[in-house]
Amino acid sequence: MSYEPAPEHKFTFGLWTVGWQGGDPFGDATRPALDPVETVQKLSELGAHGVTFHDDDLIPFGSSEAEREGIVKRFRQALDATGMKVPMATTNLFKHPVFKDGAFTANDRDVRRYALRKTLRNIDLAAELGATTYVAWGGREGAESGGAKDVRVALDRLKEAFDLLGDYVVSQGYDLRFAIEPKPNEPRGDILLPTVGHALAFINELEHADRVGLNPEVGHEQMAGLNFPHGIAQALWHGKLFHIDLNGQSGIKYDQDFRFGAGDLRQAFWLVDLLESAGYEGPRHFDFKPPRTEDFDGVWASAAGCMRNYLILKEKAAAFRADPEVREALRASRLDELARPTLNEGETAADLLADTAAFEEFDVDAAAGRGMAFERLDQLALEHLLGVRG
Ligand code: XLS
Ligand code: MN
Ligand code: MN
Repeated sequence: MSYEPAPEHKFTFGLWTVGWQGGDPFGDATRPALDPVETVQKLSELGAHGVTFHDDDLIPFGSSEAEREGIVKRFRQALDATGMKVPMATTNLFKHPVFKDGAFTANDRDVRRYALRKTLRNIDLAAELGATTYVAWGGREGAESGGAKDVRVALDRLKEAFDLLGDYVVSQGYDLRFAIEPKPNEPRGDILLPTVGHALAFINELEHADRVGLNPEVGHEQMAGLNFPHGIAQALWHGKLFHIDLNGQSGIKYDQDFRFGAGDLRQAFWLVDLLESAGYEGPRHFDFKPPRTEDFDGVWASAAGCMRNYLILKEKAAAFRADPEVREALRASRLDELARPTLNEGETAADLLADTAAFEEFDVDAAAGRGMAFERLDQLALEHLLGVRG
């Protein structure tokens, strides 16, 4: 297999990913800025399906109306010329100092109103460019100290914001859904909606809950020590995996944003296995940062590596699922039994209580003694991943 990325694989990249200049809290930028038009062309050559952006990635903060129009026109021409799509867009509500205490949950009411206006403006552009997903990462919605934020009240404000944005999208007739991106911390000490689970529960309280789902990021859940494929499985189970940010992370550290496949490779394998077997149809969006050690050759090598690693893992996962020994091992581990409902059809609690085989005659010790055969199964997976099988 060639592992050659093509538009049908739906690989997308944020303008801010390959465009990251390498500035961090300890050092200045190591690379010059990238022209979004060049990014579109280069990613298209590499086999990507599309690009995504924060408003300010495309249109520098503070641009005049005329500058804005010129930039959008040029960008659109590059999209048309390459066939690249914009499936998602989002708002930068974290860079400008005005957002130092958050955007939709800033204690300052005028900052909240400004944040909503900035978002509505970019939603119009997103819809105009054909995006169907609008990501909301609440990067600065949080606090460093306990008294600074009344979290319950802040959640009221966050709900207010999503309800308003939902009303707007419906009233405009846009085919656009929102995808909340959880993150536990960084840049705030603690961020609201820190994990997939918190965000799922929050969505239930929204007026337009059907229009709001998730954009989980590999590294963000792993920064909280969580199992990313498990979080994704639950998001899928709720019908809420609207989008996904793929990258790499090595454990509970700062947000490393490595290329996809770097970091926790085993979780990457199970993630691809899950996305492919669950029939996830959305974009495979890479939100990574080519390390600041790299020049532009390294940047494009890193972007190409994201896509190639996904395709390699896809092939490995398919080979794992097709391997007769794996199928046998899955049966030995009784995954087929897990798929059977615990109750018989129509069985009630009274029926279960009357079933002496389920309790009175159940041989607890024999059941406790049964091995689950998970180690053999996992070894098979590891060997597929290491390329010594299939
Ligand atoms: C930062 C986030 C950000 C979102 C989009 O950690 O990953 O890049 O994906 O605002
Ligand atoms: Mn990240
Ligand atoms: Mn992200």
